[in-house]
Amino acid sequence: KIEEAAAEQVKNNILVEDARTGLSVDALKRAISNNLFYVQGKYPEIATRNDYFMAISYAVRDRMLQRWTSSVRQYISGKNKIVSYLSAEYLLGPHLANNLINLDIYSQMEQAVKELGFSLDWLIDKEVEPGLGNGGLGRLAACYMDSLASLEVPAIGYGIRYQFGIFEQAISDGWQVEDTDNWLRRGNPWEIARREISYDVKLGGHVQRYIDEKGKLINNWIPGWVVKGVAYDTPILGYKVNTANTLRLWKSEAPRTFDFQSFNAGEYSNAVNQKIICENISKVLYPNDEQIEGKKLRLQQQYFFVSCSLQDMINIHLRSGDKIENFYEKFVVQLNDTHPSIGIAEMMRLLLDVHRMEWDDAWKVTTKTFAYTNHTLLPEALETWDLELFASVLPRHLDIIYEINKRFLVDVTLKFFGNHQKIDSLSLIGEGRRKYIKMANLASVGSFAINGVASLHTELLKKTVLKDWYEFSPEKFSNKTNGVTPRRWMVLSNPQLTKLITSKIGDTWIKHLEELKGLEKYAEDPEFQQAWMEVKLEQKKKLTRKIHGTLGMIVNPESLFDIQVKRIHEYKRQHLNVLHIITLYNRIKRNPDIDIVPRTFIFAGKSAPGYRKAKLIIKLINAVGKVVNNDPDVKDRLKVVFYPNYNVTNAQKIYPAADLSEQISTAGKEASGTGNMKLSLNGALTVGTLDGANVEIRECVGEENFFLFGLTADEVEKTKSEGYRPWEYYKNNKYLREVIDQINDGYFSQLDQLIFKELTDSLLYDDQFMVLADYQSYVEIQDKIDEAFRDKSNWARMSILNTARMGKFSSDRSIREYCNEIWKVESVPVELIDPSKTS
Ligand code: T68
Repeated sequence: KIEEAAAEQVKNNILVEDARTGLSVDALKRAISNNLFYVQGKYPEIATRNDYFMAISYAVRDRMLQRWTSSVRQYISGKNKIVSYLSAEYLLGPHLANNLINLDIYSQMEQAVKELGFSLDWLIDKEVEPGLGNGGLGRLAACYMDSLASLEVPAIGYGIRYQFGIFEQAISDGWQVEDTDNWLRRGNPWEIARREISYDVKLGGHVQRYIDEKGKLINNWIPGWVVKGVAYDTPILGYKVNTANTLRLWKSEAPRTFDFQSFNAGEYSNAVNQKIICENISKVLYPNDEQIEGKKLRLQQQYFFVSCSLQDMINIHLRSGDKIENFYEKFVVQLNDTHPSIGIAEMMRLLLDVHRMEWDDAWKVTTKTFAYTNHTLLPEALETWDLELFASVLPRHLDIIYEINKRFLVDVTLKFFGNHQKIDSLSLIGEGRRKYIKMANLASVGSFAINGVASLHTELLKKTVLKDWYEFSPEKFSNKTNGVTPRRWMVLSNPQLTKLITSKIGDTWIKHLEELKGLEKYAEDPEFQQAWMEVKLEQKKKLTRKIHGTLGMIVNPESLFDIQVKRIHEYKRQHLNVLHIITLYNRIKRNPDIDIVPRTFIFAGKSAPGYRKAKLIIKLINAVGKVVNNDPDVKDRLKVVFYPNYNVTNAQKIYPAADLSEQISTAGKEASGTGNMKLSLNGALTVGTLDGANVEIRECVGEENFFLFGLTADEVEKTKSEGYRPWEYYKNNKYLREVIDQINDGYFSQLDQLIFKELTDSLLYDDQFMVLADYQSYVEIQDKIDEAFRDKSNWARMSILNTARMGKFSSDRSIREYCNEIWKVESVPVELIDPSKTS
């Protein structure tokens, strides 16, 4: 009897697993219904759309868990080197559809949901994306996590679990208004809170020094307060592989002991205050890109997540039975910009003060562990910390940085004897009116590798902001051109084009993007061209409906979709695009019957809330749109759309619909760009300057398939050094003059002549970003684009060739380069654990 019962149970167990792991349409349906009942506690009649979203998401997560636990088990066994990606931002985008694709169960799930009476799209659209990043840098981290898993590379992404991500943008009367992003309010089915994985992080206070009984100098950091970091893990599944890596985000909390001490002493409000102060650290993402914000809380955020992460890595390493001296053989730590570079001083502190290593040994471990990626050349984006502020948060780290600097400057002096300019520039400490710490220098001295994110950017790094570092240690430098994941940015967002491509060259291009080359031979094929343009039109129609639904605006899907979507910034020059729109408008006003290619200009992007000129650019776009869109002379030939709240979800809907991709930053300012890659991959032609990765995109797609304009980075510098006078360009170009005068005279602002003055004054009298210098060249290339668009077959050919030649820009290629040339890590295929045999 007992044996029979046991046998019955085994049978049941298998059934239970089937409901959790089964991939058939029936198994999926059962799983969704079960989750609705047992997880959400609902039955169909009263279930909300969110209940269904949660039920389906848990069904998907269950199917990832075997891969996830198996990956973790293999990695912590101690045999494999692990990549640790440290990033203050991850702009992941919604998980559901991506996980369905990577699990390869999209069509089964579509069917299962349909049989339950819903559409999968309807549930997918319900997901609130985790907007834990500002822009390109955060999105790059997300693409890299996808590629690491898809290439079966052991990796952990570490970051912050912001309770509020990037603000939600609304447009009111043409102005940006911000609303908080409460992304967690309906629950997050993708994360698992690991309450048992937590670390204490000290902050503030002072350092006590004494000599211990063995005669050793002890630095005892007595903190002002302590916060606890709790791990929240999200699985990052690779594409059609067993690997599921971990994204571990830290949430800050009050340590229990602290809370209780005050509480027991009757200081209730004190205990509550302490809780609030601690939770503040991971409360909100700073919404500035390309601009540093020297706020204490931001330094606390950076230190908080880096300290938790390093303690976690050391813990994993030691638990595998290895010695601390070999840490760098177990982990390689990539710094995503300087935001986590305090990790270098923290690593030293942990090795010296906690693990009692000697300085030279600790420094050896540290400098064999870290590698640093730079993402910007803009001086205002290079991080520095006021020394006094720094000391008030991290007194022990200040000592350590001084010591690193002292030893380093000895080497510098040996190499550049008597060259004070070099010593000043390489020093970790800057001396102005106030002293400050240069984080790029800390990152550079403590890392064994330094890389830029596009070929031009790396060259400029070596010539400008890191020039002296390049002279001091040229062997550290290399280029790693950015890439994007074809899973999210093609398979998921453009299934129709995916299908068309696959019908010609099979589907292995999804993992080996260079295989898109196989499309070249169809570029001239009229039938393929037609099918290609039909897909494009279908995507444009979809976006047209979306625009109508969101803004109530009607746009013509047959018009040229001219798209500029990215953060709003003067260097990205959305206002140059606006000057062109007004130029076209004026041509129509002068000659209403002019034969002009109908265009829909689509803008989207957020401005940092405190960046006045960027906010003014948004207002200008909307103001011009209001006039142009409603002028009967225009006869709907020009439409200006500002699509609100640009994020990953919206980007996925916009890229596939683009005919033209605007990549018009001032040469030398955009480190790489990644939107440029996603747009060209989806068959858009690029109008662009020789900036960032545009240079390499143009090389790949062919210069005849790329619309180049504007000054080069060298010419920009030359023009500036010779004394650039934007006013002269204004004076000498009557069309430009007309456009600027109209803005100034209030043509687009109901005769309000003050509103745009800050913007036009800066163009006329300063124009740091050479908008006026590039205006004529931009208008001329746009005229060529009009001509090209009239020849439908040739446009189709160029569009196909763009896609066919974008293979290089897969993040799989980027990650392979990091693995081989910097991290020295290899793929580790994951062996699955049988969940029925784990107890
Ligand atoms: C971007 N940087 C670069 N920074 O602008 C872009 N900065 O050219 C490049 O393609 C991309 O990084 C990836 O390499 C950013 O996105 C930020 O978002 C940022 C955030 C905080 C502080 C400074």
